[in-house]
Amino acid sequence: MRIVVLFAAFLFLYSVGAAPQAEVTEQPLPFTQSLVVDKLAYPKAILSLQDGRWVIALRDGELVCVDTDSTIKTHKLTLPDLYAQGQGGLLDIELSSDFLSRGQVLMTYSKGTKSNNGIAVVKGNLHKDCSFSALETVFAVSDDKDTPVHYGGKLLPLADNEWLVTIGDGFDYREKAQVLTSQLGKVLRFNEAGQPSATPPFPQAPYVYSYGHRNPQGIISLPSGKILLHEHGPDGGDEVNVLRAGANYGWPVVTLGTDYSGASISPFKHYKGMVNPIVDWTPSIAPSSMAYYHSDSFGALTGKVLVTALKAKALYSLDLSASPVVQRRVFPHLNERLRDVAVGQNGSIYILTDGNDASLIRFSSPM
Ligand SMILES: [Ca+2]
Repeated sequence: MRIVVLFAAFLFLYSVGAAPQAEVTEQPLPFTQSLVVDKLAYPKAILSLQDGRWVIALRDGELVCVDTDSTIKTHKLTLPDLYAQGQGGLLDIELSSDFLSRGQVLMTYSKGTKSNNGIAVVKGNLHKDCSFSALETVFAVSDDKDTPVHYGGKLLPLADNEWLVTIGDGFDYREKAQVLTSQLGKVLRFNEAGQPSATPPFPQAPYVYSYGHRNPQGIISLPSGKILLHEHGPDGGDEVNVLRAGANYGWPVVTLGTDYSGASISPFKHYKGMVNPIVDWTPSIAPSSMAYYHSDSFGALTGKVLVTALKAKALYSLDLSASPVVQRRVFPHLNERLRDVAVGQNGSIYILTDGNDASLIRFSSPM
C-alpha cells in the first residue's frame, strides 16, 4: 500500500465565489494518506463496523466488505424492485442497535419503476464473510413519483430502535415539501417494525418528523443531542439546519438559491414560522454527507463537523461553536467529487470519492 506523507504548510485564502458568504480558509494539517480500496463503481455510502472492518454500499446493490487485514469480499444483495437510475440506487447503510448480537443493519434504496419510484428502508443481517440474510422491508415511502432524482435517503439511528430517514422532494414535486400528507421533502421517523413514533409532532401525518426540505443527503447527531442536517439547494442555497421535531425548514417558500434557469423561486429569505439555516452555501457546494469528528487524533478537527461536497470537490470542517459558523477546507489536494466521510476508531478520516472508478481513502495523523 502506497503511503504518502504530505504537509500542508501554508495557509492561504480560498474563496468559493463572489456570493455573500464568508471566505473559507484552508486547515493546515499534517497527515498520512493511504488507499483502502479502489475501482469502486458508483459507491454511495461507507460504514464502520466499529472493529476495524468497513462496508461500502454500491449504487447497483452490492456490498464491498473490507476486513481488518484488508481482505476484500463482495456480496450482491437481492433488493426487491431496485430502481438504480439517475440519483437512485442503494443509498445508505447504518448499524442497528442489534448489530453486535446478530449483525443487523438498515439500508435505504430507490425502489419501483420509471413511472413510480421512491425510497424503501430494509433491514437484514450482515455476516463476517460479507453474506447477507433475512432481508426484509421496514418502510416504503407512500407517494407516487416519476423522477429518478432528489431521493434524500440518508438514515440516522435514534434511541429505542427509532430512526430518521431523509426524503427528497423528487424535484418535480417541490410544493409537496410543504404538504404534511405527502412524504416528499420530509424527514420521517419510524421504528424497526416500520411503525411511526407514538408521539408524532403531527398526529395527522404520524411519520413526519420535519418538513420543508429539498434534497437532504447528510444527517448526524452531535454529542449534545442536537441533530444536524444538510440539504442541496437549487442554484445556490445549500443549507445546514439544526433539526427539531415539528419544524418547517421552508422549501420552496424560503430559499437563498435560484432556479437552474436563473428564475427566482421565492422572494423570501425568511418567512414567519419557518426555520433559517445555520449555514448557507451560495454558490452551491452540493453537500453529499457529514460526520462528527470526535477524536483528538487530528487535534485541529476535534469537535468539528466534516462535510463532503460533490460540486465543490472538497471536504469542509465546520466549527459550530462560532457564530457565524467557521468553515475550513481540509485536505485540499483531493480536488475530486466526494461522496461520503466517516471517522475510524483511531481517529483516522475515511473519505469515499464519487463516480464509476471511485476509491476509499484513509487519512491518519502522523503524530
Ligand atoms: Ca430551508
